[in-house]
Amino acid sequence: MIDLHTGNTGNGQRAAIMIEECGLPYKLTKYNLQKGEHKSPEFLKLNPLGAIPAIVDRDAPGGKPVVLTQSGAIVLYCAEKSGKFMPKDPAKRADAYRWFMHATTDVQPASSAIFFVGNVLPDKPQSAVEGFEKRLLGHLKECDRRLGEAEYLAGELSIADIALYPVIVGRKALIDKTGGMPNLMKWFERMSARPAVQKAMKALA
Ligand SMILES: N[C@@H](CCC(=O)N[C@@H](CS)C(=O)NCC(=O)O)C(=O)O
Repeated sequence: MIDLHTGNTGNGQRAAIMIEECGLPYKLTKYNLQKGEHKSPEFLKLNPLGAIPAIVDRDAPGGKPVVLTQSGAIVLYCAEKSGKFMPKDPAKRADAYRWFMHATTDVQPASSAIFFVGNVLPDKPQSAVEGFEKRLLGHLKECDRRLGEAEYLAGELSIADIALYPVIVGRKALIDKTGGMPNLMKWFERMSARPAVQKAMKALA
C-alpha cells in the first residue's frame, strides 16, 4: 500500500495520476494548501520543504518503507515498481527520457514561474509574467510539433505524457488564447478521456 499525500495542484495531480494509471493500491490524504495543511509537523517529517506531493511506500522492495518527494521522482518510482509506462524498445525509451525531462525541467518550471511572479511576488511584475508565458508557450509548441508526428510523446503512452498532462490542465486557458497547438489539444482530449486520469483528477477536485 502506498500512502499518497497530495493536493490539487499540477505537481500533486502528476503523482496521483501516475499511481492510479499504474494500478498500484494507495491511500489518499489530501492537503489544502490555502489552509497551510502542508506545513503541519506531521507532513514536515515526510518533506521538510513542506511541499506536496509525497508518498510512503509501505511495500517497498527491501522491506523498509520508502518515503519519496518530487512528483517526477514519484512517476519514475511507480514506473519501475509497476513495470508500466517505460517503453521496452530502447529508442522509444530514450524518447520517453527526453520528453519526460522536457515536461519536468522546461515546461513545468516555466508554468510554476508564471504562478510565482504573478501571484506570490508582492509587486507581481507583468513583464516577468509575460516573459514566462512566452517561454512556456515556446516549450509547448515543441510538444505540439512532436504530437503531429506521433500520438504520444515517446510513440506510446509513457512517463512523459503523464508528466506533461497536469501542466496542460492548469494552462489550458493560456493555450486557448494562442488559438494554436491542435496536436497538443487532440492529445489532451485523449489523455483526459482515460478512466485513471479522470479518477485521479476527480479524487483531488
Ligand atoms: N518539484 C517539486 C515541486 C513541489 C511543489 O512546489 N509543490 C507545491 C504545490 S504544486 C507546494 O506544495 N508548494 C508549497 C510550498 O512550497 O510552500 C515536485 O515536482 O514535486
